[in-house]
Amino acid sequence: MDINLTRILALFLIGVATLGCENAVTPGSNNSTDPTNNGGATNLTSAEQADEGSKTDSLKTTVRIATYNVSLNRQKEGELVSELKTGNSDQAKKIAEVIQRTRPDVLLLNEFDYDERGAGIDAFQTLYLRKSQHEQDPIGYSHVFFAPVNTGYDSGYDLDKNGKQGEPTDAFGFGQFPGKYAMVVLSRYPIDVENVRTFQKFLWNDMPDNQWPVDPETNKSYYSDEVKAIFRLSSKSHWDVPIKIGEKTIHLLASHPTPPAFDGPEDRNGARNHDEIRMFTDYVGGTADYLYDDKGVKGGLEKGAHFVIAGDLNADPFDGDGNGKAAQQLMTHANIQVEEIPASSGGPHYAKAQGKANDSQQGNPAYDTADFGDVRPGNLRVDYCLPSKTLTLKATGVYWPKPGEPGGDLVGASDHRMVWIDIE
Ligand SMILES: [Ca+2]
Ligand SMILES: [Ca+2]
Ligand SMILES: [Ca+2]
Ligand SMILES: [Ca+2]
Repeated sequence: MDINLTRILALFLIGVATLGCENAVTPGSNNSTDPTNNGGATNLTSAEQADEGSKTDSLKTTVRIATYNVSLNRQKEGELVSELKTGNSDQAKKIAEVIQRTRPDVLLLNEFDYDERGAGIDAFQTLYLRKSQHEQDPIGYSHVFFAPVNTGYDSGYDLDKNGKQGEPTDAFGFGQFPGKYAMVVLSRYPIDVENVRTFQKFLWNDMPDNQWPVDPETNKSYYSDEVKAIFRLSSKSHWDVPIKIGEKTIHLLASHPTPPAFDGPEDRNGARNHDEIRMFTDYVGGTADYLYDDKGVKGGLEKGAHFVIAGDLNADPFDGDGNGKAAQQLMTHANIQVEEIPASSGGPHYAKAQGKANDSQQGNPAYDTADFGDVRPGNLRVDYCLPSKTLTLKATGVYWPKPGEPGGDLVGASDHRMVWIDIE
């Protein structure tokens, strides 16, 4: 058995136990509105639960699923935990208020630094989410999943070819320490932990017809054969996290592909971004026989399974440093719903107010999910919650109010905005 995976599961169980314990001894929040006090496993009423037994294709309840790059990453290992434990992090308070105002049932957080014990996410829940921010109802998540990611794990090679080894740019994913820019899944519904699949170690070269970068000057592989033999595809990790909602299972497919920038004419990061997105489109498309997870189990998602592809995918369908092909893999996929696009009122407002690159973009600014530099690349649509066609989409949104609208002062807490969908 893979030692690392065993450790992940063990830590997850510790995490749940710790959260449960803290929940029990921390009555400070308004418990009457804290959904975790309903046992945490489900928020269906008993009538709805009975209805679940009728075996229709719908979920029989509306579930809000969201993705949010919260930018809770710090320069040094342990720094985020220390900051959160003060209970006084201004950024964390604002992030918590956005979550309390939007109230997702299942939430992927990108850029939340990893720590083995889950002390960071524990503190974030206890001291921020479960406390009212500006009169908003507290919210808590009884079910949490986190696991190691590739960021900051040194590859042992000079990946950026600048003559120095052991730099953040030489890690399997860019990062100053192991676990920087990690991910966490929070859920009010039970997570089927035993059937979580992680793809942290899958090697890029094992993907057939990959976009392996080629140096345009020499027409040879940008990376050496030695690097090719150890290069992991996922810059953070790719997770299939099954969430149990009544009798249904929805697979939350979480990832955070590398930005297509910070590279050279070989476009090594653009190529990797494309193939990181391709991993999940293959996974849900019946074309993933080549894939193996960290336990060595092969293949993709079972045909007809419900899924939501979630995360900061660092790819806009029209604009930015990518060539658009990475995102188009999602937009043209037979099993993914893309017709209704989450939008905001703030996106158009800020694109107009900030101008510059935004003025010459192709994409509708109402769909932007990130407030990036005005000169380059401008604001982009890079964060996604894309449901399978098996699910009924009821509503969607991007949390990006205009200045003066309720919660409009919170958006500076991250360069990204929360994207949410309601599904049945
Ligand atoms: Ca280097
Ligand atoms: Ca590039
Ligand atoms: Ca901007
Ligand atoms: Ca834009």
